Amino acid sequence: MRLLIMGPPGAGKGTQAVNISKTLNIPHISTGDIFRENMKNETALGLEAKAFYDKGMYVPDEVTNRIVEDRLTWDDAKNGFLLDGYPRTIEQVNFLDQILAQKSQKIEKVLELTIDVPVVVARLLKRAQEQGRIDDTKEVITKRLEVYASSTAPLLTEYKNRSILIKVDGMGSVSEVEGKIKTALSV
Ligand code: B4P
Repeated sequence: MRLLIMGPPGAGKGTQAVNISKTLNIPHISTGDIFRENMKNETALGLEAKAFYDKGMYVPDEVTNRIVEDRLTWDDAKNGFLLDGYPRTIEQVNFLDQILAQKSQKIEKVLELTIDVPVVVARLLKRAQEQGRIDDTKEVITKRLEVYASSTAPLLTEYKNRSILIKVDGMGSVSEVEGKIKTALSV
């Protein structure tokens, strides 16, 4: 299955994607994880991404698109994948459509995790205490939510119009949300 998981920062995309990808036996591809790994190792990509990431801004499309294009050529993604945190802009949607069309493929389902803003802010501030992620300060969280609302939330309409959008309530415990996703995907 070729699947996307979308939702605001802190909705639990990464948390849920780990389990869904295991259940479906497809790779979990998170652009956020790829950036963090590169920042940790201080690669050229990591240094480029950091300037945007730590302000709560999106990394430029040409950088992010290149990474995804390369990652989707790996053997493990031949029969499906779960993309987490990508696409986030209309340019990324169009780019993804193009690279999949070249292989006569398309996205089959898009999971949207819905959640209230105060809940995501609380989750991200808790993660800040536990993990010290540089983009989990109150100021940067506010910026990330604004960027999500203006650049990413409108993409959901595009997938709704394609009749592939599945909304799942992201409130509740990790296992409760996992149960709701499995029901929604019938897996
Ligand atoms: P991401 O890594 O995608 O980060 P996120 O939106 O914060 O995470 P997510 O929704 O996955 O939340 P999580 O499960 O971790 O992006 C970070 C940055 O990378 C972006 O701001 C941008 O700069 C850059 N970037 C990434 N992709 C890009 C793209 N395509 N284009 C441009 N730039 C891009 O959950 C959050 C917390 O909540 C965790 O601590 C978790 O333990 C907790 N949690 C999860 N589910 C819970 C539950 N049910 N109950 C209680 N707590 C829960």
